[in-house]
Amino acid sequence: TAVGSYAAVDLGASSGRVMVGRVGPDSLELTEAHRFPNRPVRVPEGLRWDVLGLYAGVLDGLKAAGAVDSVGIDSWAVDYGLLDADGALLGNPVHYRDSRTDGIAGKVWATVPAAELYAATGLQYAPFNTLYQLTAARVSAQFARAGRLLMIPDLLAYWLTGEQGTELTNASTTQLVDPRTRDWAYGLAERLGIDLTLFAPLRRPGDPAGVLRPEVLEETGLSGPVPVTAVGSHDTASAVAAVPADGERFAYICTGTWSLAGLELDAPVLTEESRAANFTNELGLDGTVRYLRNIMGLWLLQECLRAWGEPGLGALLREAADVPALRSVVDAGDAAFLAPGRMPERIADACRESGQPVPVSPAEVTRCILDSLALAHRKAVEDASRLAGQPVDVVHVVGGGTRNALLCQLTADACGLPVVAGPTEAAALGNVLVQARAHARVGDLAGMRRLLARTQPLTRYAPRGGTQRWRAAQARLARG
Ligand code: LFR
Repeated sequence: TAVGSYAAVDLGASSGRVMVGRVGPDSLELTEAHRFPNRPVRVPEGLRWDVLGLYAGVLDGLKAAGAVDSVGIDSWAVDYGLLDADGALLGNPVHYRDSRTDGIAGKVWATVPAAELYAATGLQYAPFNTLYQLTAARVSAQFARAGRLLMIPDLLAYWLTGEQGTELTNASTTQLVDPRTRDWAYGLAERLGIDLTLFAPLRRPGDPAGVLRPEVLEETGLSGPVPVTAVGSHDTASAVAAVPADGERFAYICTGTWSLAGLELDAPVLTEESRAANFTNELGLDGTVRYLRNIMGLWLLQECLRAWGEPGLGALLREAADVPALRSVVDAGDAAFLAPGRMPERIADACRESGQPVPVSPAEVTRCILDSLALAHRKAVEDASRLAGQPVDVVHVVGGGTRNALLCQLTADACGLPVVAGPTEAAALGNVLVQARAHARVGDLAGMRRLLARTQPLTRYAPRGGTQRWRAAQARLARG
């Protein structure tokens, strides 16, 4: 038939889903087969992912999806599972918000200074980069028994197929990959005493990644062979692939638990200035570089909602729209907001410490968060454009945050640029399209994007003026 059908497993920080994409010459439809919660669990050792629960959700999802031409998996980055010599998982993967990496970076920098690390890997400093996690893990009894490390999507693919690999876009978040060669940073790993044979061989988006094992077919009721295809297994790589841009002068913001804001480039920017601005050079599809900054994103709001006992979001956003703009802002790029807990208080503290009015009601706190995110979006787009020397005419917002009209409008206002919002399920769509391309249903990256622009509902937000006020708020933050 002219239409291919692909299952996209897309795991986010708070939920997982299995989506089915149907791709024809001029059509692209996505439906949800199954959605399941992803609930981090705190045990005495720390914060862990329930990866068996996630795998069970994937199996349920594949069963619900029914017959497909291929399966692809993407998830959040940096985290991994360790396997012993028999290939059995050694314990629950550690959550990247776990505190085990507190104070670890200094140890790494004593061997390889931060500037050299950036020049070699192009990765922004984040305490959770796999390199720091590994440095923290190395002293553990578990690590001593480990013979293999698989990133989360690769671990699930291994359980589905029995085959091991390390997908490149996600490998680029380990801080052990050289973004120029798109291969391991061998010299760096050696200096840091990290044995790269822990990792399975690299594979690229579009590469075959095995077929579903007979037991998996039986459990899901599917009939084989069902191939698994490597996609941009880092969810942000899949999401950027699904930005429906038609020119080159665009910035993107992948919104969800995080806001990942930046540009798509042909080559990494490894300058000292770029490091100081905390921009990362992660790898994207077809040799592209995702030059972006991590911004705390809707995590700030999610954590507040949790603290407030999960009030309805709709009413809260309507009230927040009526709160005066830009009364107080916090630095939404600050890693101080990384850990869970007490979020309304932490935001209030940040406002107080920078001499701004302290937001009190949930609507005020919500407004403060959205203004702060829009401001951080503005700064990231502006800085990326300057540091990469690439002008920007339009900002594409994709991911869960596209449902938040206030955030999209404020982002347009802050950037002083038109915002095109959508698709919401960008990561799943990017996942589907890379599979479709591997099976010759769609052309190159530009062709994928044209198909998205033609088929997906997009909402446009024009900037309402007043960029001066955003610039002033930025200056206030810089002084604070
Ligand atoms: C978004 C994301 C970001 C990454 C963070 C942690 O879901 O993948 O790109 O920095 O999660 O893995």
